[in-house]
Amino acid sequence: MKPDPIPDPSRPSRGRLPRTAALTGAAGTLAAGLVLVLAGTASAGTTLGTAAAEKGRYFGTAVAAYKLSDSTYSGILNREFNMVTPENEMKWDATEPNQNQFSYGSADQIVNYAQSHGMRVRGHALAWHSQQPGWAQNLSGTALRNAMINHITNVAGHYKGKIYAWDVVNEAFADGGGGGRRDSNLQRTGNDWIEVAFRTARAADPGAKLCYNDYNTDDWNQAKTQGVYNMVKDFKARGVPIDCVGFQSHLNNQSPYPSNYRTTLSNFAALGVEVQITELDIEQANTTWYRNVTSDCLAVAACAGITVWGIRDSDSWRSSQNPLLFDGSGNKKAAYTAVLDALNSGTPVPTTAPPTSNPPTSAPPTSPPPTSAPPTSEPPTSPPPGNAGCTASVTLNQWNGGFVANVRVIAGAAALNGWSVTIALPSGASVTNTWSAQASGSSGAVRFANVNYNGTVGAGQSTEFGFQGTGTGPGAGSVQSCTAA
Ligand code: 9MR
Repeated sequence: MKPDPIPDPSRPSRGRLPRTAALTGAAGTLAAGLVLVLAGTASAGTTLGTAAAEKGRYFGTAVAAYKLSDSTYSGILNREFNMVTPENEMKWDATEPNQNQFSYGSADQIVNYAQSHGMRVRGHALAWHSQQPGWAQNLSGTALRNAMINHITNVAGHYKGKIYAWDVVNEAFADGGGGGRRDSNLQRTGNDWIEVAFRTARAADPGAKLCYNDYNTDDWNQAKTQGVYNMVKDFKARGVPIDCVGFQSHLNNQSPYPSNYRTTLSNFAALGVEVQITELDIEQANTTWYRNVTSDCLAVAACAGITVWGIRDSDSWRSSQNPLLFDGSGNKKAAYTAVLDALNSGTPVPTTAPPTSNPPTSAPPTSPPPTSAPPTSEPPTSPPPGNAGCTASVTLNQWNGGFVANVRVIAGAAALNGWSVTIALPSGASVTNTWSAQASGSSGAVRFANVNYNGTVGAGQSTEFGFQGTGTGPGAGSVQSCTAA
């Protein structure tokens, strides 16, 4: 169902933050400043994907499987983008048309395409009131709750290790002034349905970042924005595994670019989640708004990337608004240049304490939830960025008896065509699960080598892998080497 843009004449005046939000935003900015180590920037990127990657970000698009055979479409996709979101192929009606009978053909097509072209995948969407198969629409109560859990377990499990981030729950908040939940069959199974969805997704794919995704949450002063913010804050406080918040950002005259957009992104980031712009399109491709959205993302260290909701205007769900970066013939529009310029003049993401790592909520389902231990990070190993070879840094989420470690591999002055990282685990620690890398050994000095889709890393760019284990995870000084193959 298409979200209706909500004109809100009662919108409060802008420019004044609630006191607590202003303080947490300031604290987040300060913390980010303390760990700022800028990546070396070699040159201006000439495509959206390379320009974003030079700033430690991705640039993505929604993709329709049936269009991949269109050479104009795939030509632009291959040239410009390094993240894809299946536009409809991973939704509940597509992946489970009959209860407990799963259908992954079109979604697999997109995932395979992405992997063979060096692109990552945002999964969209596991639990949503819209685009449910008929059988689910007719369920309620415990039967629906169990069906949702089974759906998430199967779909996230099918794509385990292949998804950068899942939109676990989509559009669960109501429009208008209340800031509360949207009524839906899922909501009527109980207010805890969202956190159950997140815990289920974490258990099914511990390596995927787990996002809440919504629209009309761009304006900090909107009640809906505040409602989502309060939910994320509560989830972080209670250890519900949430890693990221997606801002769809379908902007038009009824839902305009808000001057406090950067404030919104910063305030969410200060809660300890990654922020992502997930479905960007702008009525008539307003160049100022496109430039502002891009600059705002790059100004916030935890803004991991931008996804536009389609490639050409003719691919858009709102094609009459011409809201995308390429015209119907595939030509670059003025908005394309505005975005590219904003990417090239934006701020690189810090290379320590990377905002694209899983925040500390990654406990496996059978272990106690993570406590208050914050992720610890360490400086990259030598050689420092700028030299040939690579560096690596670890972000650790430790809880009593187990850990999840995310490792960022950063190429030096030359591109990598294969890499390996050796990490010394403390005595008694053991690796139980690895994603986006191949591990040799499970205790002591463990060597992690690239897998087929992430061995190639451009100069100054980075990739990530992760592993889960029992015991005490690797801390400061644990990276013994990062080696270019
Ligand atoms: O772009 C999608 C369009 O092809 C579908 O018909 C529509 C059906 O609900 O969903 C569109 O994508 C939506 C996305 O999944 C969630 N946010 C709003 C998007 C635009 O409606």
